[in-house]
Amino acid sequence: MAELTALAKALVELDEEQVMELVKQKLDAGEPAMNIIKECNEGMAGIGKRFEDGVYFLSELIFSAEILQNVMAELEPHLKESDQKAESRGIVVLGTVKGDIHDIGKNIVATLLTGAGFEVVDLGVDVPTEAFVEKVKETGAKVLGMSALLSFTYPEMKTVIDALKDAGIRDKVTVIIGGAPCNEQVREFVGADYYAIDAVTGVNISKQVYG
Ligand code: B12
Repeated sequence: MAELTALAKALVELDEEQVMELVKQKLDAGEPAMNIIKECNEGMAGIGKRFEDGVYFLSELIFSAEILQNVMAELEPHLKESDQKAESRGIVVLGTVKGDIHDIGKNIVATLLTGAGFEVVDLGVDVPTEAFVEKVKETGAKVLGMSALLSFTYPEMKTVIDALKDAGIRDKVTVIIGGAPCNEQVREFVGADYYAIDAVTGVNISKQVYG
């Protein structure tokens, strides 16, 4: 793994003051908000690793989420500014799957989609299958984005996709999945159309779908 940047390192160390200071410095220097998010993602992956290794516990995970949420509050206006010209491009239904309450990544996706001119219907976290299917039906959305950060919730995404098939609307909606531990194999297993490695990829796929 490449050497961590000062910002990612400060995040791994849970040094909130230093994190916020570095974020402000970077914004002042004109660094794009998405680059800052990328660095933070590396830090969050480092925190996840420490958690896996038993060095950090749940309290540290919670604290890291708080720090990242503060960073996001700082970055949000800059994310929205980046692509303001677009008018409404279409509807995207978004949510974190049942059993999973991670929402920081999903919220970034929602912010970027909104900034790019999409109407986002954010169902929140721990979203039951029926809620996804109903919302897609009701809104006629051509894109459904599901976020999952826990391996044991992968089958939930498959259940949603099977339910879309049962409802006869699978071919009307492009399904994108995302979340740190997802990958192409998970996409194949759940039967989604795309796996998005990051929020920007998700926005680009949505743009493609809506033309
Ligand atoms: C912060 C955090 C938490 C916070 C979440 C707070 C919140 N409001 O979200 C809290 C403390 C609540 C938490 C709880 C738990 N967590 Co946690 N958590 C994390 C941590 C450290 C960071 C996640 C994060 O926010 N990353 C930053 C965001 C920006 O990244 P992201 O979500 O990946 O999103 C980006 C992309 O993936 C993409 N994206 C994401 N979703 C989508 C969707 C679409 C449609 C698209 C297009 C793109 C997209 O866009 C984003 C920006 O580019 C991760 C470690 C890691 N490696 O991710 C562990 C991690 C996800 N957690 C883990 C675990 C085990 C848990 C708990 C079970 C712990 C416990 N024992 O209770 C609970 C489960 C709670 C539940 N039922 O959901 C494991 C999961 C292991 C696995 N593979 O299953 C991880 C990987 C840590 C680890 N290495 O062990 N956690």
